Amino acid sequence: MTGLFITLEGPEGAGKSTNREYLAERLRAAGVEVVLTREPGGTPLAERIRDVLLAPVDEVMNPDTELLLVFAARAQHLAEVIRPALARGAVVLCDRFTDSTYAYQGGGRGLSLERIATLEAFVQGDLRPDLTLVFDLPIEIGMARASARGRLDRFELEGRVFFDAVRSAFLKRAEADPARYLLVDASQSLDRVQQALDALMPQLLERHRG
Ligand code: T5A
Repeated sequence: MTGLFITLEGPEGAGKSTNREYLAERLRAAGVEVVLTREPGGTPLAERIRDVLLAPVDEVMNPDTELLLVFAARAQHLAEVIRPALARGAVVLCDRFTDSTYAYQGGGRGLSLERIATLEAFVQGDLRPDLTLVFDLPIEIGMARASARGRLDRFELEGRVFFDAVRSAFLKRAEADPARYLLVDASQSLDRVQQALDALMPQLLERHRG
């Protein structure tokens, strides 16, 4: 058994959390230990950093502050949850990870990708997800799904230009490395999306068995 690190990525309201639960159920039914987690967050301290990142406040957050907070939360999450789980052979299903940093802080905020890569190497060393599912859909569909939940967080208050840049950044990363990324058409019905995930199960179990 080897640990398997799977991340779920994509714009707001793409169905990452819903499908993370679905995949976890399927993997557990096959007898696999699954650790479900999310970013920013995943530990009590990292969840406190998440609150700082997501709460709308009057003071504009400097983009560098945002970037450093995201990686501060990630350092804690890796040390306390992700690395220990992978070391004992679990499958880690993580709702967002560093691809979101490239998409939101890189694409959305326009921060240098080199600077993000430097922090990625500092915080993660060589650790990268084994598989990244990118749930892709038109921005207006995702925002309509996310808005139906009620109050918007600090990122969800951004405008169309920001989210177009976020979506493009995800697509560009997925296209550049088809061995690691799998693009999922998240505009389809939930049933169709979950059929696509079902089709992935044999491969996941095989990779987990090592
Ligand atoms: N962030 C994060 C950064 O800026 N940098 C970083 O490095 C990281 C890690 C986190 C925010 O932080 C930013 C990005 C984010 O803005 P979040 O709450 O984790 O915020 O992320 P959101 O994308 O905002 O989470 P959402 O809950 O909005 O989106 P999900 O998880 O993609 O969607 P989900 O599963 O909750 O579904 C939303 C609704 O749609 C329905 C569901 O039932 C639910 O009601 N739905 C569907 N309906 C129809 N058809 C389908 N196929 C559906 N799939 C789901």
